Formats: sequence, structure tokens, C-alpha cells
Amino acid sequence: MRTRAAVLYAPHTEYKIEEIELDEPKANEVLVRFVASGMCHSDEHMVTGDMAMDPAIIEMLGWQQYPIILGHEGGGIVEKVGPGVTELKPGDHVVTSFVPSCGRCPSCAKGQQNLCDNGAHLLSGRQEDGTSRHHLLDGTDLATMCCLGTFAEHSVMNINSLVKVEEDLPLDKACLVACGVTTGWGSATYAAEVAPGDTVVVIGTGGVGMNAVQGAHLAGARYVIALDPVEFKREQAQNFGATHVASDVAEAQALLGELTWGRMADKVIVTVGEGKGADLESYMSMVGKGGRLVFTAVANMNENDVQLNLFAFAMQQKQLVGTIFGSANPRYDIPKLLGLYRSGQLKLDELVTRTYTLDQINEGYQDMRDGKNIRGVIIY
Ligand code: CXF
Ligand code: ZN
Repeated sequence: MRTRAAVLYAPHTEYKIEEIELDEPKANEVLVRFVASGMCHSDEHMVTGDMAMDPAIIEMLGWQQYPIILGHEGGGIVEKVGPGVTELKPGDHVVTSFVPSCGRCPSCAKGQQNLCDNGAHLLSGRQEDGTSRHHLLDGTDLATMCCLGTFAEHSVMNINSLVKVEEDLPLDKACLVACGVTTGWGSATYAAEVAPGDTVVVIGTGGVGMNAVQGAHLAGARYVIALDPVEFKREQAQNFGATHVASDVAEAQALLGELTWGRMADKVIVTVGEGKGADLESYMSMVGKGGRLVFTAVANMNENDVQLNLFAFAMQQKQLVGTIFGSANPRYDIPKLLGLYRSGQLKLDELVTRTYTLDQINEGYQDMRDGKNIRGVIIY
């Protein structure tokens, strides 16, 4: 079938809206008509080139990373299912999960669906069987982000990347649990294990960090300090549970000193747009004795060096924890978070700063770069 998609032909270029050819769903795959897609910062890492597959591996496999359809935060309606799909049918409402979960691999079986073995395909640009369902009209294969490609009116993806949701939920809000909301909320509740009475700092309060703020608040933190250089984001954070705000690390350190009588933070959660190894020690300096730093941010794939005072790290018994998808289990946590939205305990509507059409995607990403959005959402 023909559909429309935002195609990125190369890093550091604008998206172009193209008519594309989309194949039928194969075994265990589903054709989805998207209703909405969140515009996550991680897609921007494919635009800047911070994140890409190893060129040597790509060449060995005969694949290419570009042209690519980005987007991994989708909400839509099933149009057709491929052979072997029994758990979804046409008309079902679904959200994507940027991490797949097969339920059968050792990680899924252990209760760590965010580490599903099929995650190995996330940056391959291909479906799990190594082939493409998306093609330019001249036949060129298109890669897709996270095996999804939600910046398109339709897409075909594996059942492992879809979670069924209740039909009365608005898909233009529910789509946000596909990545940003669950990643941020889980970073606070699972990875940081925020406990009642904790003092928490969230560094970077965009589409992920804002949900770490509301996760920490809901988990009973006494103080939640939202650290962001953008005034609009600091203001917004106070509606999501931040008790205090700071515009830089020095301001947050001074605030922590006063609030905790020098004991500093129990948990610091790093949700900046691009993680930098050089900043790690300044983040760790806000963590108190026995405290934990959670690193959620995406860094450049070649970022190998970090600044960290190893003596203080050991002597003050600090912890450094990495996390993907906020250490959440998509098939358990996506419905759970949508339940919290339904009961009014999780804010989703307020995360959406602006909506765009697919044709306005470049404008939407420019707004993100300019710090104007908590989340921009494309409405199809
Ligand atoms: C990213 C993490 C790295 C792979 C692509 C998706 N996470 C969410 O935005
Ligand atoms: Zn994302």
C-alpha cells in the first residue's frame, strides 16, 4: 500500500515528507494506522548522528542507516494482522513500546522486559528478521527507528513492539507512554527507587525528566528539585510535583545544602537531552552519602570518558545506575501508567505543549531544539 512518511535522508538534514510503499505485515507483524506520535529527543540523536549503527556492521550486512523513518512514540489503530497474530485484531487500539518484549527470552522471563533480547534490533533499522517493510517509490529500502517508524501515517511492526490499550483512552496522549513517560517515571520509581521522604534532583525536565519529577512526587519524595536552564521547563515542573527549581548545578547544590543540612540528595536522576561524560562528577557532587545517581540520558555512542572522583565514589558508598525505558516492563507498566492517568494521578495532557501535522515535523523539532516544548505531538 501507499502511505506518507517523514523521511530523513542523511544526518544534519531536514525531514522530507514522501509517499512511500509499505509491504503487507508478515508473520507476527501488524499494520497500524497512527493517530499520533510523540516527538522524542532520541530521534534527534539520529539527526545529529550521535546515535547510529556501527558503519562496519551495516556494510557487512548490506544494510544502510539512511534513508530512515524516525519516530518511536506512536498511538494508533490496528488495520491488519499478519499470519500467526492472535492477540490483536483490526480495530484494536495500540501504543508502541520502543523496547520490544517477546516474553520468552531470559530477560523477559526474569521480569526485565526492557532488556528483551530483541532490543538488539533497535538501531538496525530493520525488522527483527533483518528485512524492510518500507520502501521509497524507486524501491530503495527505508530503515525505521526502533523497528517502528512512527513518523508515518501507517507502519508495519512486530507484535513484540505493540501493547493493546483501552479504546476510550485518547491516543494522542496515550502515545506518550511508549517512551518518555514510562522512561522518566520508571527512572524515579524503579531505577532510583525513590522512597517516601527522599530528596530527589531531576536534571533536565523535558519529555522524560518531567515524568521523573511526577514519578518521584507520586513515590512520596519530600523534596523534588527540578534542574533545568530553561525557565519555561522550571515553571512547568512545579505543576508536576517539583517543590524547588534550580537553573544550574551550583544553584541546586546550594539549595540541597540548605534543605538537607548538608546531607545532599538521596537520588539524582539525569534526564538531559544529551548525556556528557564530562558532567558526571558535577552531577555526582549532588548525591549524598549512600545515595544513587541514575543515568537515563542518551549519550553519543562514542562517549567513553567520564569525569568521576573514584575516591569519593567508594568512600561515600554512592551508586551509579544506568537505565533503559526506566527499567520498566512495557506489558505491565504501560497499562499501569494509563490506569494512573485515568485516575488522575499521572498527568499526560499537560505534557503536550504543542501539536503538529506530519508536514510540520521540521517546525516541531526546531521548537524542541529551542526549548519551547515539554513534548510536541504529531497528529495524523
Ligand atoms: C532511545 C534509547 C536508545 C535507542 C533509541 C531509543 N530511547 C528513547 O528515547
Ligand atoms: Zn524516546
